[in-house]
Amino acid sequence: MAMLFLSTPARLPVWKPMFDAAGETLIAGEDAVSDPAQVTAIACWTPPADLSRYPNLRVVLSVGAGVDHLPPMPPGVALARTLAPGIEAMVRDWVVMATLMLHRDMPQYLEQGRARLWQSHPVQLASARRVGIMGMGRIGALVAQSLSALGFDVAGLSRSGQGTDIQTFTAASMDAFLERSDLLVCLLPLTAETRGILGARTFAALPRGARLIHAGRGAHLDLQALRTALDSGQLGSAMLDVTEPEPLPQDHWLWDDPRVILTPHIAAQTDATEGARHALAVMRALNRDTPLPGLVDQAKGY
Ligand code: NDP
Ligand code: OXD
Repeated sequence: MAMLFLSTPARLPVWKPMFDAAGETLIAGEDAVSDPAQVTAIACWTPPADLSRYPNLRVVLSVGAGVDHLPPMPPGVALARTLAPGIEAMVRDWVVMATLMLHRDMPQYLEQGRARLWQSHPVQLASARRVGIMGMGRIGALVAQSLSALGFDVAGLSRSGQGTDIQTFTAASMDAFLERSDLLVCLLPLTAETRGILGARTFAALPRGARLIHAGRGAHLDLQALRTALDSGQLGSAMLDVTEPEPLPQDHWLWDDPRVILTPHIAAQTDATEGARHALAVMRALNRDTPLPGLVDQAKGY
């Protein structure tokens, strides 16, 4: 049994000694595979083009939290994602930062700063700002706790409506959720159901002047609908960590729009030690035939 490592080379000097110490085999790169039958697991962001080369493959592990970039698995091959407290904490930090920036009108003050304009605007209490979090999974639930602790009035949206103490809506009550979201945060996985969910219909259901924070996936967001909503005043501002495509083309309007703050998909980066720890937990589960940590429901897509 061996794991084939196809992640960022800089992580290898951390993974390899951890695998050696645990008595597990880690093969660095496809060129180093002498016996494909030995490979039972592959850790990657981009998988090999031909998975059929590995007849004993049992799991493909995404080295990130998302799995939408991975193709459908062949029959009998499980899909897992990395569960790491650092990923969750990093995205939480980014969303808290973005929430505070949009809540406190930073896009406007940054633009005023460039124009050397000293001018104040009314400040709203956090408790008067209703935050709606789309996706109340591992990350969304953590974000909800932190924003609640800062005094924001937080609600969530999930598929099941279950699993946290925060008031959580479902697709059936999506309009009620949107109507109460002065600040909308998207932390959804990208699936067939959620692709394009941040579009004209969603924006129209928000309170006028609502703010958008997006750290899910670029393909959730219809950028033309965002522009129209910003131009009409239906949306006041946005902070985005993900776009479609990535990287954003040099001549894209988003770069120059003062109502939008952009970061280049850096809300989280998987810490090498945490990633290796999770990969080892996956190998242990394979060895013992116990449930895989981070197992993805391939039918649901997350
Ligand atoms: P989880 O799988 O733990 O949670 C997903 C949540 O989304 C669940 O609450 C689920 O509902 C909900 N959901 C799924 N489909 C729908 C739907 N159709 N309608 C409403 N709710 C839905 O994921 P994580 O919290 O770990 O991560 C979420 C996403 O964040 C990742 O998939 C990735 O795209 C993104 N991400 C971005 C990063 C970045 O750097 N920008 C870093 C890490 C992650 P239910 O609870 O009912 O199952
Ligand atoms: C992830 C990401 O999915 O970095 O982990 O977006």
